[in-house]
Amino acid sequence: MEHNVNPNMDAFWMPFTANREFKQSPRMLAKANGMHYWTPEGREILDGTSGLWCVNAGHARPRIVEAIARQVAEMDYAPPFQMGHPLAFSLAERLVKLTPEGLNKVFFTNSGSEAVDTALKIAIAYHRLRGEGHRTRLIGRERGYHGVNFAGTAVGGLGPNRKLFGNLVTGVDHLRHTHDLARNAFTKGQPEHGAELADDLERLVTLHDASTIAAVIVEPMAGSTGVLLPPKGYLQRLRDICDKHGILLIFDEVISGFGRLGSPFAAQHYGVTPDLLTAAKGITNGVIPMGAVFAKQGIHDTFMQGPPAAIELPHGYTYSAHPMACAAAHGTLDTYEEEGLLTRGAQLEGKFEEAFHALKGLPHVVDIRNTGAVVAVEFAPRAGAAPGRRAFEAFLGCWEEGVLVRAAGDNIAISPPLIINDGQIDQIASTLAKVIKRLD
Ligand code: PXG
Repeated sequence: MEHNVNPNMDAFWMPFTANREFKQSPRMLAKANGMHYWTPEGREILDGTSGLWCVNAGHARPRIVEAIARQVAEMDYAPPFQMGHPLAFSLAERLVKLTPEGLNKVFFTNSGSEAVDTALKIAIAYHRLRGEGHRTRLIGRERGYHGVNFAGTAVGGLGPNRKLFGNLVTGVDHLRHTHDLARNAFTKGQPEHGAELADDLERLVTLHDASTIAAVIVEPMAGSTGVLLPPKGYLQRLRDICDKHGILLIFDEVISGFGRLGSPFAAQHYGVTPDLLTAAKGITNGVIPMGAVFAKQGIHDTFMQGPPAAIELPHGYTYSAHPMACAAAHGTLDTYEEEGLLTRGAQLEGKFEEAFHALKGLPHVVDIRNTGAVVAVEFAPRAGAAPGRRAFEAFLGCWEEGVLVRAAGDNIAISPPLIINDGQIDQIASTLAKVIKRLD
């Protein structure tokens, strides 16, 4: 099929996009390789966002391209219910070697949103199977992002993503978020202040009673909202309170998984192990959609007690463990292993810190935060303008200058592929600095 480089844009209703503004002045991508995209006109764009937090090994990596090409010719699709294919089992085996100790079962989905809704259903069903069917309440956190399906939207904590959709799932509540500019601005790594914010869970236990609460879900590092790192001691405190009250702790690692923080998962980086862990994005380097829920043995085994012929978990997707996704994931893990990418973020951290904290003092900049291979630069909102406008203009300015960054509320988030070199880190930082100086 011939591709028209100037298609009619009318029919496509674009996701999370200002459709009318975009169609007036489109930003189009047509090609990708390594650290770069190219526009249809051939303009080179440095990828400062790993696509959308997913292309952790960079673009067009040969191992992944070859694995997919081989698989599509060998077996394009296989039904996942009451049937199996070897790649799914070998992938599961490989993945649970990377996950935190004890999370040794994996359920496959096709996206982060599906992984989140799956994990929440597993949590509720787990309690019911143990005779605690009254534990149905789900606790999220303000400013959290857990995808866009019904339960994920309900536990999510970004107001604009929720307000159009009514009550969605009932019996949901939220912890306070951990962002505290007054005490923690310009922190390198984890903020000093805020462990006590985990005690907010005790408040919700007092309000609702522990016997009604199934699970707490948080991003160990909140990504979409603009890179909020957990205050020192916060995650451990959340873990302790969950244990005290029999509440499951779910880490949503859709962004923080697969090397972003310098460890395979944030759980290892912070030394706190959840009961369930959701992942997606970097699992296949973003090349073929895939998500996953990792579960502790004990949670899995709770489902394995009925008659052996019964389906233990009536849940799954037509494309769970899709052969193409499994092939892509194998090629991705090969690449991560051969190039040491799952720990490279730790080596990159110092360079990121030096390059981006140098932006302190530029106009409108109220905070800079970093860990591993991720940075956020926060702007004061412009008086009288819609929130996030300044950050969006910074994003547009960087795009014009050939660097892709992400606007997240009043923040610019930077999360490039883990193959980035020092010169490219400097290019992102100096481009952003130049653009910030032009902002009003
Ligand atoms: N959980 C987390 C923590 C995420 O970051 C999802 C779930 C949903 O994944 P899917 O694959 O269903 O999109 C995400 C997705 C951004 C941005 O700009 C982040 C995401 C998606 C779109 C934009 O930061 N994360």
